Formats: sequence, C-alpha cells, structure tokens
Amino acid sequence: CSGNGAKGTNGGIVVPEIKFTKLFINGEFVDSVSGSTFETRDPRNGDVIANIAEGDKEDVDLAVKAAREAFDHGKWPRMSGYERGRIMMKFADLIEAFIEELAALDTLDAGKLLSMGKAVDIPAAVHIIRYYAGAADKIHGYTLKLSSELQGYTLKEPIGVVGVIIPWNFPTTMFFLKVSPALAAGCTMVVKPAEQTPLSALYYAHLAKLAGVPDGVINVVPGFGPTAGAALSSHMDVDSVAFTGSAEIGRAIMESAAKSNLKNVSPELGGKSPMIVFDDADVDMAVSLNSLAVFFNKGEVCVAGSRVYVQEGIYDEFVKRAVEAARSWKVGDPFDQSRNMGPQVDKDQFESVLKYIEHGKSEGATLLTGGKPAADKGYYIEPTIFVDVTEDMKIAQEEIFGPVMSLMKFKTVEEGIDCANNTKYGLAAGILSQDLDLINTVSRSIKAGIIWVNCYFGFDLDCPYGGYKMSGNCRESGMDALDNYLQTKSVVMPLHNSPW
Ligand code: TXE
Repeated sequence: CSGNGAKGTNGGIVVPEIKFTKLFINGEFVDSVSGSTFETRDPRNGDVIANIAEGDKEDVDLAVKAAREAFDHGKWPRMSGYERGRIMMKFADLIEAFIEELAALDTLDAGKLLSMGKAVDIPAAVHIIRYYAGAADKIHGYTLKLSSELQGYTLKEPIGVVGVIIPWNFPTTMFFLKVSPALAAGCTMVVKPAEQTPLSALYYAHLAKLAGVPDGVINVVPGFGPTAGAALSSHMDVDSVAFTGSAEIGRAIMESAAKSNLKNVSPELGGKSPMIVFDDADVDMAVSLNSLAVFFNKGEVCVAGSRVYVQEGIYDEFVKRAVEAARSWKVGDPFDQSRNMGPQVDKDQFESVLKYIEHGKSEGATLLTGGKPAADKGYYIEPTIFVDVTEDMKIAQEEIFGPVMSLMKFKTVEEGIDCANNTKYGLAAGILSQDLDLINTVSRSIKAGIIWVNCYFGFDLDCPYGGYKMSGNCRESGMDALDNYLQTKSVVMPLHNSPW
C-alpha cells in the first residue's frame, strides 16, 4: 500500500480518492439496512463529495449486537493489556503511513487546513493511540486492608459497549481521544461520526482491521443525530456514551441515557471561554495569542477564547493591534498552503455564524472588522471583531463557533474575574499578565477546566481537560480519561478462615 491516495488535481490542488462510504459493522463494510445514503459536501464550494450509507436504528442495533458479542465473548477484553497495546501501536503506525491521505480527507470534508492536518491533527492522533497503547498494560486496582476481619482488592474492568458520538470540528482528534482510551481499557464500541464529516472515521475503521483489531471491536455507523445518534444513546445494550458536541444535545443524550438503561455518559460540551488581558501583559504576545485563540480552525474550537477582556490601561492599543492581526489572516482554500483560514464546515454553520454577526450589530455592538462572507462561493467568513459589547448580548453569551471576537474593557481585577465567570460554560480561560500573585489569584478564581497562563491551546496529552458548569463533567486526555471507560469492582474475603 502507498500512503498516497490522490484522486486528481483541482487547480494544482491534490484531492484524495474516497475509498470508504459504507457502514463498518463486525469487520465488514456494508450498506445500510434501508439502503439509504446521505451526501457529504465540500465546504469550499458546497459540491457533493460522496454519498455515504446512512445508518439508522436497525443499523445501530446490528452494530451494537456485534460490539456486544465482541465484548461478552470476544478476545479483546480478555487479552492482556500488553497485547492490546501492541495492536494499538500497529494501528498508530498505519495512520502515520497514510498521513497525507488522512489529512486530505479531513480538509475535504471539514474545511480544515491541510498543512495543520499534516503537522498537527494526524500526528496528534498517532500520539494519542501510542499514549493509550502504553497505558493498556498499566491499568490496575489496589489492595484494601478493610477491617480486622476482612481484606480485599479492586479490579478495574472495562465498562462494556461504548457509544462514541463525535462532532465535525476535529473529526480525527475527537475520534481518537475517545476510541484510544476505550480500546486500552478493553471496551468495544460503536462510533457515530458527525454527519458533516464521516470520511476519516470510515478510513480509521479499515486501518484498525488491518492492524489486527478484532471484528466487532470498532464499528462505525455514519448517520444523523436524531436517528443514529439517538438510537445509540437510548440503546439498552450500550453501557456508556462518550459524547462531544453542543450542550443542548449533551442534555438530550443524558435524558435518553436516564430513560433507557441509566448508562454512563461522559459529555464534553460547548464553551465561551474568556481571555483576560491585564495592563502589565506583553501586548505583542497578547494580541497574537488572542488572534490565534479566536480564529484558529475558523473559530470552530470548543475552547476558542472568544470573549476577550482587556484592562483599560492597554485597551485602546490592544484594539488597534487586534484589528491589524485579524486582517492579516489569509482566508481561502484549505488545500492551499499559503492560506491559514478555511471555510466553515457547512452551510448551516456558515449561516448560523452570519446570524450571530447580525445579532451583534442589531444589539448595538460596534463591528470593527470583518462581518461578511469572504468569498463568492463556499462557506468562508472574514475574521470579525466587535467592540462595545455588553455582557447581556447574545454574542457575549452564546457559543458562536466561528471567527468572531467580542472585545470588552474592564477596570479592576475583581471586575475581570466576575466578567470572565459570567457564563453558563466553563471549559477554558486565558490569563495574560507578568504578575505571579495576580496570575495565581485569577487562575484559582476562574471556574473552568483548564487555565492557560501566557499561552493558549497549551495542550499536552498528559494533561486532563474537560468542563466546569454546562461545558460537561468528564475529563479527557491524560490517564484520567481511562476512568470514562472503566468501572471498579471490589473483591472482598475474610482475613481468617472464619464464617461470615
Ligand atoms: O452539534 P451537535 P452541531 C456546538 C457549536 C455548534 C453547535 C451546533 O456551538 O455551533 O454545537 O453544532 C450528534 N442524539 N458544538 O449541530 O448537534 C450529531 O450527529 C444523539 C460544540 O453539529 O451537538 C453529531 O455527531 N446524537 C462542539 C454530534 O451529536 C446527536 C462541537 C454533535 O452534534 C443528536 C460541535 C441526538 N439527538 C458543535 N443530535 C464542541 N464541544 O467541540 C445530534 N447528535
């Protein structure tokens, strides 16, 4: 096999061949029971890329049956952690071999920059699998001394069949942040990729099989949320759902879980993360970090630092420089290495972002730059900055998930902290200052799962990450993520051979 699955060129741009369009159930690519398909579209122009088999309840039933069988009677949960880890390492090697093609698939399907896919997304996926492959043989319980009459130990057992429901903004990273710890724990799974971005997940199913992951362990059922997704979250034979997406759907999934078999749900939800820039911050650094925090991946990032609070002493200077920085982004074809911002993922998202921009204007915020589509066709939007934003405006409170920054001024440290916490979300926050006392005070006062000080997107796989408040209640990344896929069993016995 070669890693180059190029289909052809399009104005010098190499687009990948689409090899996998069917559901992947029990180790085979199959049509959906109904025979239905849905279109996945190219956000650069709205053209159809491929017709994908559309999974529905019957297909989810078949996939869950395969995953149940693989969990209850198959090799995967029973083999040693070391063996699971070896197969996972091979899976990672295969992904590395196909990096060009895999990065191009996410570019085509999600409008993500090809250069970032090759440099960050796909290498990160490889790293994630290898990290959890290394953890697979280090999952263990502990001994319990208990009372003078009893002793015991705990076992960490895989939670069972996992429903993995993922979004479209990081189709590859989201897949592996959930699938890798689930594999290491010994779980089996049914993955429902987002309807906007099914292509790479199907490719990963194929590579998993090549690597030796037994049939039934990873099943992939593309389809829509209210049908395939809802069938998974309400399924009586699914033991847990790992979900990343909106808070609204997170709530619906938790309701389905509660109304069916009370399955565990690990939700990673939306955000409206603040960046607080204090008077003593290095303005050059603050402006460039802030621009990256909001506009990276065209703002389709759950931890995007979209609410920017700047202390009054540097506010005017900051605003001027932030506008220059916003205008320096090169919006255009994500396959083109000279561009650094691609299109929004689809028409719905494009229209939703433009609607938020209209809300901002009608609610009285001042548009300083951007605010319009950036091309005649495709879903490109100009990097946009609003000032004169008040706390009660929609653009200050709701997750826009697009390249839109709200800039606000504050006076005192207390005011900065109060504003930053004035949100239903609590995923991330950024603090820019040189004063260690101030940094320590503020980082302990912000209600968010990760605080970045004088940096942003400082992700390291070993660092757990997740939400406070309505941003969710689980942790991904790091060893903590394994807890989402394990349960603890206590085994207790008498210390002496005395009757109990
Ligand atoms: O998300 P959904 P959408 C936020 C972001 C964005 C908004 C809407 O603000 O603008 O959500 O995006 C599946 N039962 N985030 O509509 O609907 C769906 O098929 C089970 C934040 O795309 O939450 C997809 O696979 N599943 C975010 C996944 O849920 C259902 C990432 C996410 O879709 C379902 C994405 C149902 N009833 C959007 N309905 C983040 N936290 O990173 C939908 N789904």
